[in-house]
Amino acid sequence: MRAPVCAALLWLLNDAATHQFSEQEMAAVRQRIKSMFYHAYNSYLDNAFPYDELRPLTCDGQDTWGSFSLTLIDALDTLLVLGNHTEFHRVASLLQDTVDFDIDVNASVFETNIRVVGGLLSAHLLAGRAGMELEPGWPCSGPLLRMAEDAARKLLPAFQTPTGMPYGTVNLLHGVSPTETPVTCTAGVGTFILEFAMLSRLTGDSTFENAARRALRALWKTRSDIGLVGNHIDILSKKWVAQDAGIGAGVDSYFEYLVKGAIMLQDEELLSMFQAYDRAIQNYTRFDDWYLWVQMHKGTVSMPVFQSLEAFWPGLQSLLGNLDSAVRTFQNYYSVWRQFGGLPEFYSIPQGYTVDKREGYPLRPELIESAMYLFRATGDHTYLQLGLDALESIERIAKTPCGYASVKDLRDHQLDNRMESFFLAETIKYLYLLFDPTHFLHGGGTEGDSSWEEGGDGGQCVLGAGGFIFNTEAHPLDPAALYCCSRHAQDRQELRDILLSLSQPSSQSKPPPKQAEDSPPSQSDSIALKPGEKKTPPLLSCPVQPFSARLSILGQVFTDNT
Ligand code: DMJ
Repeated sequence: MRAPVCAALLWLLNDAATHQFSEQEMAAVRQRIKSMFYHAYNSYLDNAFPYDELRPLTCDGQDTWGSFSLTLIDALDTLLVLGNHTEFHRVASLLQDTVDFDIDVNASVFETNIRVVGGLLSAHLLAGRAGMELEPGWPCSGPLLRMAEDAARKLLPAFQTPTGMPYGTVNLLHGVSPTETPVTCTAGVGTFILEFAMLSRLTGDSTFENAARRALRALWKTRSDIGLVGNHIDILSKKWVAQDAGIGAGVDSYFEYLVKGAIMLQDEELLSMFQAYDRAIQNYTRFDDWYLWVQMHKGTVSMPVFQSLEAFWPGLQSLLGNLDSAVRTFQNYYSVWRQFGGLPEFYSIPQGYTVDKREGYPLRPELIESAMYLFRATGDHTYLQLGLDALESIERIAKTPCGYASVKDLRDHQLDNRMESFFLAETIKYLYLLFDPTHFLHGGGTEGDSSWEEGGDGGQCVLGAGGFIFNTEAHPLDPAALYCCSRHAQDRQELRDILLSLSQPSSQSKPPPKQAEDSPPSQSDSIALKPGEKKTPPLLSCPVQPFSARLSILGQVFTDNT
């Protein structure tokens, strides 16, 4: 293979001459990133809102993943990241007034979760820092939390399957269509634990976390004898329909959520699942620090391609402490970026060129995301150079009078009439955070705006002091919030037990039956607040943030030899 050798040489040459960015230069780049954001954001508001997305060539809007002003929900926490509290407040209220999830729309369970539920949850958790007026008991209650819960509840019917693995699409009003295909991609089964666990812990309704865990465990049981999973599975028969195993499209965020779920929830089960997969991935799919696609049962190469979605992997490796490997893989991917001024969707590794019909770059964030983690871990300014390259190439190739357009073909810079919401949610956010190493979202608590906040009843719950976990749509979640409302859940359970015992004659009162391992979770056991309901302040205050929540500081959590 030619490409890896070239990549290593280029990297060495480049490394010798790496430009060191001064604070002044970084501040100037941050301003350019802000201008990029507002060019796209204002154009969305002026020309596309309330549609889901801006069409940057025709300068109008379209619904894509639902009909819920997706770009605005997805961009909400980026406003705070850029320091625009006023607009954050305005949009948070606007969304409460205008978005309705009670609609007859078929929506992707995966996309709605990562973009809508994730975006609202993150904004809810950051609302205090944005200076919004908070309900008593926040973060265990609040309007954005209720919206997130509302959206997530619409997804639950998809999980009511004999295996617990969800359908890929659900109608937000009517549930799963009887004609819905039972074939779901792997990421579509295993990318819920961050949002659903956070939601459960904040609302006290365990239904969400149970559904996500049940799906994860079911998926785990379907791995092949050599420890790999394929790309698409029939969630009813548990048969693998597409048997290509790799780390890119259709699978990517499943692995991401095992790692981030393990970190956020301090969950060894998730970590050991990932470690077992990682052994198989390293064994069968890794060649010269590239990751290929192989047949999940035999381990034979089925597609020697790199996909742009795979570029999240070095960042994930850095979270696990596998820095050497992360850096080498990043070098390979960055060499592709330099060849084309962007990452083509597919890149043939043996040919060192794009793959037919997959030459586009829809302004994805993954390489920039990895650069952010690797800069944080190494301090190497090469990652800033990638950031600047990315900024300049997006400005040069994708900017239109009305926003930024997906690049249809990186060879001739033809554009598509689409600006995906992840451009504002992820690409720009990671770019900004790359150039702002003391931003509070990096955690650490020693530099920059590292102040923490009090939350929960009695103000005894410490938030924002121990680092954040980004969901796969770059929505930051504060692990400390998981511990704020546990007391509420206990209160609710006690209240429920009292009410139950009062409503039943003593001879009939017995504990509720334990849910069978494979039976669908109930949707009706929530006593969380509904919109408009008033909350009585509970008697007990929540515990302070445990030390373990601080483990996510700086992103480097586990070391090579753990
Ligand atoms: C985003 O919606 C998420 O990052 C997802 O995990 C993968 N695809 C896009 C960005 O490329």
